[in-house]
Amino acid sequence: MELTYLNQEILELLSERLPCPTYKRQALKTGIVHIGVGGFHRSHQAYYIHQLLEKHDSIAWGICGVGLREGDRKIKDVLHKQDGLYTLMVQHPDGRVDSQVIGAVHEYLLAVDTPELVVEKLAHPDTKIVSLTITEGGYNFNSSTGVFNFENPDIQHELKLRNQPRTVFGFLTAALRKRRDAGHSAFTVLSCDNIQHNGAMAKKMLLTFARKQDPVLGQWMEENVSFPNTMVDRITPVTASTDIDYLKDEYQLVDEWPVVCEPFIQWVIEDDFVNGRPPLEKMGVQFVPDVSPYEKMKIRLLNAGHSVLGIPGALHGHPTINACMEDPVFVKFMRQFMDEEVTPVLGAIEGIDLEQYKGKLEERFANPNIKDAVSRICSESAAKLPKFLLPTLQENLATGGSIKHASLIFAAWCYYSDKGVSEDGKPLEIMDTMHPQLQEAASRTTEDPLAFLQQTDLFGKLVKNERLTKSYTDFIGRIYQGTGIRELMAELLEE
Ligand code: CS2
Repeated sequence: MELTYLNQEILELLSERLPCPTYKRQALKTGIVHIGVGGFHRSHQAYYIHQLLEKHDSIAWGICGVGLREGDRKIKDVLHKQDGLYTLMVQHPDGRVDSQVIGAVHEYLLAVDTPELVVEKLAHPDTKIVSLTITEGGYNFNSSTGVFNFENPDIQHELKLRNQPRTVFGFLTAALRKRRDAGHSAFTVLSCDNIQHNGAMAKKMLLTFARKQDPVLGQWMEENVSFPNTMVDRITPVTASTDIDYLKDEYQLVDEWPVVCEPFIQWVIEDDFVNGRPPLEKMGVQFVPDVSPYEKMKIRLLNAGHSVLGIPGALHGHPTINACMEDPVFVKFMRQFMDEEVTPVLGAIEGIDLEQYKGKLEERFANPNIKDAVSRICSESAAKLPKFLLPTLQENLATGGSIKHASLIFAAWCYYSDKGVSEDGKPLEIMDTMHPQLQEAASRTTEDPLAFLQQTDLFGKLVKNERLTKSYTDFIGRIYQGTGIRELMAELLEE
């Protein structure tokens, strides 16, 4: 059979081979503008909206994707070529793959090309929600102080030239100014990043910026925009060329950028929308008055659990999270970290059986068909670890709880940043905006074992805590003397 290129025109033909959107995509209005369309947005929020459009008459809730960076050009090109369509491939542990074409993203704008169109779209009265996956690092604050970074040259530029936005803060503020001046309602800002209190964080950062740029507008925004907190969850590895080949072989379909994900999906949202919202509860989304316990549980167990496997995994030479889960030392180490260091600081969470939750995480991480590369997990660790792991360590320091797993991970991260190769001699694929700083600090470890911990922008005053520095330097000593990370993990399990 001839190969079919994914686009709107071939949907009818293609629907004989795999499920395709049946709703009228041409009739969709943009109710949601989403900033930061990556794999995760496409496997999670866009999937929920797609389901809603399939099952209910909800044409008001189409999604316009927006990319803010030059690096988003590839997704723009692919989505434009494919009319916003892409295939979602759900990988079950038994090898089954459920593929379907998702149609919820019906427009895409690249801000570096057409900034004025982005502002217009955000300011359009049909736009009711602006959702964000701009990553943990995208909120522009100092990790240890939490203070907004006004030194960022793009922010400086936006403070001077209001009509030339570059960052998410500049764009949202410019659009909200237009909405206010035109007498339209504001929109809801829906953060979908893995940050505890992500809505409150988005609010604090956006309002800090807006007040500085235009105090009167800042006040209007405070009164008119809402920022619900959310907990989002679906493991979505980086798409591999084998995934693209699979669709060609199986369905004779050419999709240049499909998305692969696990079967599990969860979204918990605080029901605080200033300008309406889609009835996502019909799709299984949970609306709750307070999302804090859920987000804390997810970030401290799942996201931190990932890093607790990923950093030593990369050093030891395990390529993926599921490979780590085939190694009994890694499995036990992670579970012990969850049981002894995280569970005590989480306390009881109403309606949640934590034992069951942790068991389910082990199952999800072990899914052999997800093949989530440790390089993805370790990417941007400088933005992730202060959010995922550090708070647990700090709370245990305060209560006298166990800190050994976390201190070993920080020592391993130092060695990882310093050496740049795995223990089996292969170069590590390190993707971290802060890598030059991390490597510089780590490279001084042999002269000063605490050099890495002295990065106050990441660790605050942690280096002053003697219990931590003792545990950390013991591990540093052993690692730098050549003891393998897996051996250290195994020893720790014996204690
Ligand atoms: C991962 C997350 O980036 C990471 O380190 O832990 O991307 C994780 O897969 C998602 O949050 C799952 O919901």
